[in-house]
Amino acid sequence: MKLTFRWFGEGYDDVPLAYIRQIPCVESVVTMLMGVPAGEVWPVEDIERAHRLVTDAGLAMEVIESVNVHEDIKLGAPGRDGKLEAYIETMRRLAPAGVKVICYNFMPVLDWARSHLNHALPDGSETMYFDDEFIMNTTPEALAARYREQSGDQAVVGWEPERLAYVKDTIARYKGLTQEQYLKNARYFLDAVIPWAEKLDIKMAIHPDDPPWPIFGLPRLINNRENIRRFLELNPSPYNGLTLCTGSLGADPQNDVPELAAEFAPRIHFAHIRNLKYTGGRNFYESAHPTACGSLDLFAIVKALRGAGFDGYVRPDHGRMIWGEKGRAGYGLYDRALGAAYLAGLWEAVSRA
Ligand code: DNO
Repeated sequence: MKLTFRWFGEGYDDVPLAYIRQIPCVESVVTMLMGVPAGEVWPVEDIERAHRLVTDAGLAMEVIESVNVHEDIKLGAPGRDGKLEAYIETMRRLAPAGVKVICYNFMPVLDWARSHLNHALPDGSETMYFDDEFIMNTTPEALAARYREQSGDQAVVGWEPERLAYVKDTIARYKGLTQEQYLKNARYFLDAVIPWAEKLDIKMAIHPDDPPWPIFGLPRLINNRENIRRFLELNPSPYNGLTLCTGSLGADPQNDVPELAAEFAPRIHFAHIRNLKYTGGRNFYESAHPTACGSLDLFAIVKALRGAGFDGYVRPDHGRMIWGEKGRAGYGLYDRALGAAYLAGLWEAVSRA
């Protein structure tokens, strides 16, 4: 396992690289160019600058999360070929910087969703909460306004203003898109990108849908075993792989995450390992990482990965806000660092048993 830590890049992250360097066993960061909208080519100078900052701090930059996919590609709209060329050009520019894995998602319009960013837990920490009824009865615009209020205007990743500017129109464009067509659009993307991934030796790792059921009437692609299988079969190259996000898939108790880890291990290039606690219905909060704190069996997940020969990149995922920290929802330093130390411990335990 190669333990990594997400860092949003210069000017976008309050956590100094020097602090990340001090987390036991973390040797690299997962980063991106936050300022470049989907569909545009990443500037070489900015890639090089990010690489220099990271390596000067004694860390490696081998995983990018995310190179976002433009809606025209997901929708199979006429502009998609140009957007695909831009995507591939970005890949060509990332390869010489030593990038080995690109995490991306094919979620329509929006990235993940929660109803609460700062839900208070009995121990005084704050965490993100998903209240299904609330989400089912709200709109993306109302949710974005709520995030602004709850985060004190801190940017929420995946809910960038440029996405929201056209959210209503984009959602409308998805009306009538069948599951079959959506899969075809995914295949078109893979057919264009995977040959380049092979040439450049960059593994593509699609992120599951979060939550793994439809919201805002939008389709789902990567939300259970059958759909993951179908997606991976669209292009059988090992470069067409998966990010195993335990919290995204695990939000649906029907998904047996250790089983998914074991089955898909050869195609898992990156793992986001975190826990969550079911609170009834489809509601849950994001708990601290250890098994004892949530509903997922993190020991079983790590054991399954290791047992199936996984040796890829792993990162702790969303953390709670603890010890008075204020920061980007899910991405403070302290609780994620505890998560990293816990994952390093689990890995040692399953490796030496
Ligand atoms: C949220 C993240 C997602 C993830 C993207 C990957 O915290 O896990 O925003 O980065 O879906 O493309």
